[in-house]
Amino acid sequence: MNPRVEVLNGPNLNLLGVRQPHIYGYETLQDVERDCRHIGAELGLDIGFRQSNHESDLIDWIHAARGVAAGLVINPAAYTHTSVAIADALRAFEGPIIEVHISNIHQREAFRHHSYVSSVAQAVICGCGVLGYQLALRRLAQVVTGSGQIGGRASP
Ligand code: CA2
Repeated sequence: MNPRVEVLNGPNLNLLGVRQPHIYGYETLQDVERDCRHIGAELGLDIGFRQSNHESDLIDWIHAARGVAAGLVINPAAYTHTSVAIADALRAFEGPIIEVHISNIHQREAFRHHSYVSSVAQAVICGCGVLGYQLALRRLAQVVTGSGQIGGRASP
Protein backbone atom coordinates (compact mmCIF):
# COMPACT_ATOMS: atom_id res chain seq x y z
CA MET A 1 0.00 0.00 0.00
CA ASN A 2 1.28 3.49 -0.86
CA PRO A 3 1.96 6.00 1.93
CA ARG A 4 -0.84 8.53 2.23
CA VAL A 5 -0.27 12.29 2.23
CA GLU A 6 -3.01 14.76 3.10
CA VAL A 7 -2.94 18.14 1.36
CA LEU A 8 -4.99 20.63 3.41
CA ASN A 9 -6.01 24.09 2.28
CA GLY A 10 -7.41 26.92 4.36
CA PRO A 11 -9.90 29.72 3.85
CA ASN A 12 -10.52 31.46 0.54
CA LEU A 13 -8.19 29.17 -1.40
CA ASN A 14 -11.34 27.98 -3.21
CA LEU A 15 -11.12 31.38 -4.97
CA LEU A 16 -7.74 30.59 -6.47
CA GLY A 17 -7.54 31.55 -10.14
CA VAL A 18 -10.78 33.53 -9.86
CA ARG A 19 -9.60 36.67 -8.03
CA GLN A 20 -6.21 38.35 -7.40
CA PRO A 21 -4.27 36.50 -10.14
CA HIS A 22 -1.41 39.04 -9.78
CA ILE A 23 -0.73 37.51 -6.34
CA TYR A 24 -1.88 33.90 -6.66
CA GLY A 25 -1.72 33.19 -10.40
CA TYR A 26 -4.33 31.81 -12.76
CA GLU A 27 -4.51 28.17 -11.68
CA THR A 28 -7.61 27.11 -9.80
CA LEU A 29 -7.65 24.89 -6.73
CA GLN A 30 -9.02 22.13 -8.97
CA ASP A 31 -5.91 22.52 -11.14
CA VAL A 32 -3.73 22.26 -8.03
CA GLU A 33 -5.58 19.12 -6.91
CA ARG A 34 -5.15 17.55 -10.35
CA ASP A 35 -1.40 18.33 -10.30
CA CYS A 36 -1.03 16.92 -6.77
CA ARG A 37 -2.80 13.69 -7.73
CA HIS A 38 -0.68 13.42 -10.86
CA ILE A 39 2.61 13.85 -9.00
CA GLY A 40 1.36 11.62 -6.18
CA ALA A 41 0.85 8.82 -8.71
CA GLU A 42 4.37 9.43 -10.05
CA LEU A 43 5.87 9.36 -6.54
CA GLY A 44 3.83 6.42 -5.27
CA LEU A 45 1.83 8.47 -2.76
CA ASP A 46 -1.93 8.28 -2.14
CA ILE A 47 -3.16 11.86 -2.02
CA GLY A 48 -6.01 13.28 0.05
CA PHE A 49 -6.86 16.85 -0.99
CA ARG A 50 -9.24 19.12 0.95
CA GLN A 51 -10.12 22.77 1.40
CA SER A 52 -12.26 24.49 3.99
CA ASN A 53 -13.14 28.02 5.02
CA HIS A 54 -13.66 26.78 8.62
CA GLU A 55 -10.88 26.41 11.17
CA SER A 56 -12.63 23.49 12.90
CA ASP A 57 -12.73 21.45 9.66
CA LEU A 58 -8.99 21.84 9.27
CA ILE A 59 -8.42 20.80 12.89
CA ASP A 60 -10.70 17.76 12.49
CA TRP A 61 -8.88 16.72 9.30
CA ILE A 62 -5.48 17.06 11.02
CA HIS A 63 -6.77 14.84 13.86
CA ALA A 64 -8.16 12.31 11.37
CA ALA A 65 -4.77 12.13 9.65
CA ARG A 66 -3.12 10.84 12.85
CA GLY A 67 -2.11 7.24 12.44
CA VAL A 68 -3.39 7.24 8.84
CA ALA A 69 -1.26 9.72 6.86
CA ALA A 70 2.52 9.45 6.54
CA GLY A 71 2.81 13.22 6.05
CA LEU A 72 0.90 16.47 5.66
CA VAL A 73 1.13 19.38 3.26
CA ILE A 74 -0.77 22.37 4.59
CA ASN A 75 -1.50 25.82 3.28
CA PRO A 76 -3.41 27.21 6.24
CA ALA A 77 -4.00 30.49 4.33
CA ALA A 78 -4.95 33.33 6.72
CA TYR A 79 -5.05 30.91 9.70
CA THR A 80 -1.27 30.69 9.30
CA HIS A 81 -1.02 34.06 10.99
CA THR A 82 -3.74 33.65 13.63
CA SER A 83 -4.38 30.06 14.64
CA VAL A 84 -2.76 28.61 17.74
CA ALA A 85 -5.46 25.91 17.51
CA ILE A 86 -4.24 24.66 14.13
CA ALA A 87 -0.62 24.77 15.32
CA ASP A 88 -1.62 22.72 18.41
CA ALA A 89 -3.45 20.17 16.26
CA LEU A 90 -0.40 19.87 13.99
CA ARG A 91 1.79 19.30 17.05
CA ALA A 92 -0.24 16.16 17.75
CA PHE A 93 0.45 14.77 14.26
CA GLU A 94 3.38 12.38 14.39
CA GLY A 95 4.63 12.62 10.79
CA PRO A 96 6.44 15.30 8.76
CA ILE A 97 4.54 18.48 7.88
CA ILE A 98 5.37 20.87 5.06
CA GLU A 99 3.85 24.36 5.11
CA VAL A 100 3.16 25.86 1.69
CA HIS A 101 2.31 29.41 0.68
CA ILE A 102 1.74 30.36 -2.92
CA SER A 103 2.91 33.94 -2.39
CA ASN A 104 6.06 35.09 -0.60
CA ILE A 105 4.48 36.05 2.72
CA HIS A 106 7.69 37.86 3.77
CA GLN A 107 7.37 40.28 0.86
CA ARG A 108 3.82 41.21 1.83
CA GLU A 109 2.13 43.03 4.73
CA ALA A 110 3.87 42.76 8.12
CA PHE A 111 0.96 40.76 9.61
CA ARG A 112 1.74 37.94 7.15
CA HIS A 113 5.37 37.64 8.23
CA HIS A 114 4.64 35.53 11.30
CA SER A 115 3.42 31.95 11.03
CA TYR A 116 2.19 29.91 13.99
CA VAL A 117 2.66 26.82 11.83
CA SER A 118 6.31 27.18 10.79
CA SER A 119 7.70 26.04 14.14
CA VAL A 120 5.77 22.75 13.76
CA ALA A 121 6.67 22.26 10.09
CA GLN A 122 9.70 20.35 8.92
CA ALA A 123 9.92 22.69 5.90
CA VAL A 124 8.30 25.86 4.63
CA ILE A 125 7.89 26.67 0.92
CA CYS A 126 6.66 30.13 -0.05
CA GLY A 127 6.77 32.33 -3.09
CA CYS A 128 7.01 29.49 -5.64
CA GLY A 129 3.40 29.83 -6.75
CA VAL A 130 1.32 26.66 -6.88
CA LEU A 131 4.49 24.75 -7.82
CA GLY A 132 5.16 24.83 -4.07
CA TYR A 133 2.63 22.01 -3.61
CA GLN A 134 4.54 19.76 -6.01
CA LEU A 135 7.86 20.61 -4.37
CA ALA A 136 6.35 19.76 -0.98
CA LEU A 137 5.11 16.38 -2.24
CA ARG A 138 8.52 15.58 -3.75
CA ARG A 139 10.21 16.39 -0.45
CA LEU A 140 7.68 14.38 1.57
CA ALA A 141 8.18 11.40 -0.74
CA GLN A 142 11.91 11.55 0.10
CA VAL A 143 11.31 11.96 3.81
CA VAL A 144 8.69 9.22 4.23
CA THR A 145 10.81 6.72 2.29
CA GLY A 146 13.94 7.73 4.27
CA SER A 147 15.86 8.75 1.16
CA GLY A 148 16.22 12.46 1.83
CA GLN A 149 18.40 13.15 4.85
CA ILE A 150 19.60 16.78 4.90
CA GLY A 151 23.34 16.78 5.48
CA GLY A 152 23.53 13.05 4.83
CA ARG A 153 26.21 11.61 2.59
CA ALA A 154 25.47 11.40 -1.10
CA SER A 155 24.95 7.85 -2.31
CA PRO A 156 28.01 6.42 -4.11
O1 CA2 B 1 0.28 32.72 -0.21
C1 CA2 B 1 -0.47 31.92 0.31
O2 CA2 B 1 -0.63 30.77 -0.08
C2 CA2 B 1 -1.34 32.36 1.50
O3 CA2 B 1 -1.41 31.28 2.41
C3 CA2 B 1 -2.70 32.68 0.93
C4 CA2 B 1 -3.66 33.26 1.95
C5 CA2 B 1 -3.03 34.41 2.71
O4 CA2 B 1 -3.90 34.84 3.74
C6 CA2 B 1 -1.69 34.04 3.31
O5 CA2 B 1 -1.14 35.16 3.95
C7 CA2 B 1 -0.74 33.55 2.23
C8 CA2 B 1 -4.92 33.78 1.26
C9 CA2 B 1 -5.64 32.75 0.46
C10 CA2 B 1 -6.74 33.45 -0.26
O6 CA2 B 1 -6.64 33.11 -1.61
C11 CA2 B 1 -7.32 33.88 -2.50
C12 CA2 B 1 -7.15 33.52 -3.82
C13 CA2 B 1 -7.79 34.24 -4.79
C14 CA2 B 1 -8.61 35.32 -4.44
C15 CA2 B 1 -8.76 35.66 -3.13
C16 CA2 B 1 -8.13 34.94 -2.15
